[in-house]
Amino acid sequence: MKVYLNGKLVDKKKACISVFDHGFLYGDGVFEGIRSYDGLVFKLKEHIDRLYESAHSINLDIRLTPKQMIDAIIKTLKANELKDAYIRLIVSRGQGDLGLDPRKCRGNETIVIITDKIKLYPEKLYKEGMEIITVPTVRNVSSALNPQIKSLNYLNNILAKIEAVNSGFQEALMLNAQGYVAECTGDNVFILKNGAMYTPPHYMGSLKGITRNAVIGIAKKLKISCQEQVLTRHEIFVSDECFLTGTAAEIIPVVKVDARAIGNAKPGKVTKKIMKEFKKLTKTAGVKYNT
Ligand code: PXG
Repeated sequence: MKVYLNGKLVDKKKACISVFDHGFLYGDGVFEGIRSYDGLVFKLKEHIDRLYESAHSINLDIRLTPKQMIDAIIKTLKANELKDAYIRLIVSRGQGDLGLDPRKCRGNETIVIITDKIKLYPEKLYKEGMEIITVPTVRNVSSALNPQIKSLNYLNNILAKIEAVNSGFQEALMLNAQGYVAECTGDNVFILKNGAMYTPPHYMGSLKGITRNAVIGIAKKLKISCQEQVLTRHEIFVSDECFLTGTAAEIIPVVKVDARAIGNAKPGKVTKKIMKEFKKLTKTAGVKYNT
């Protein structure tokens, strides 16, 4: 496997960074998780825009232009001869000293692109649906660390994931500090009630997910009403259908939340329709490359 590291494609074993890198020392940096489907990088422009917005928000200058970044991603995919891939794009503050001050790292930012085979959740979960729980760790407060920043500091989500896994679940529902539904550890959440779709507004503490946005577009196309609405756990419990969206998980049905059955505890009809449309979208909405 070849890894892109600061302009060079190096062998996986030689893809090393300094222990003084502030990404390692402090989680100071940003990232994106992207996917390609049959030689098409899904919603690449949207991911690149979000990466540069995350970087701008933390005052991190990326020395590559967005166009150069796209070229670097495609070069890495081609070098690894991957048509269906998970792409991890990381920009850390770079090498500094042991102090917090990011000025010591100026101009040193570390740019890494890892492309690998995708590891899907087991097919069974997509067919039968997933069971999730709400965990005690609340989603970061926007005024402290805004969830729109896809920062290298993912401890908030990791703590929630640990709580889910310790209880035997793969994904966790996270509430915000006010007790309203925010999102899951690596996915956005949607419900259906009486034929209409709802997802929490991003200011409730969720990432503006690119899959979420794609699903909102699909709902529009299918003429299904889809609104951003403040949700409580109660609304989730009494929903007819529920599903999660994310680059890694794509669209995954949820059939039980905190031991409450959602609908008839089977993946819903509308959810299945959205999953089908999403699959179609992955064949068209992206940047093409030839391996
Ligand atoms: N919320 C959070 C907190 C995320 O990290 C999503 C929602 C979904 O957004 P997209 O744009 O992907 O539709 C994410 C992103 C993983 C993994 O390995 C998943 C994400 C990020 C990092 C790792 O499962 N999902």
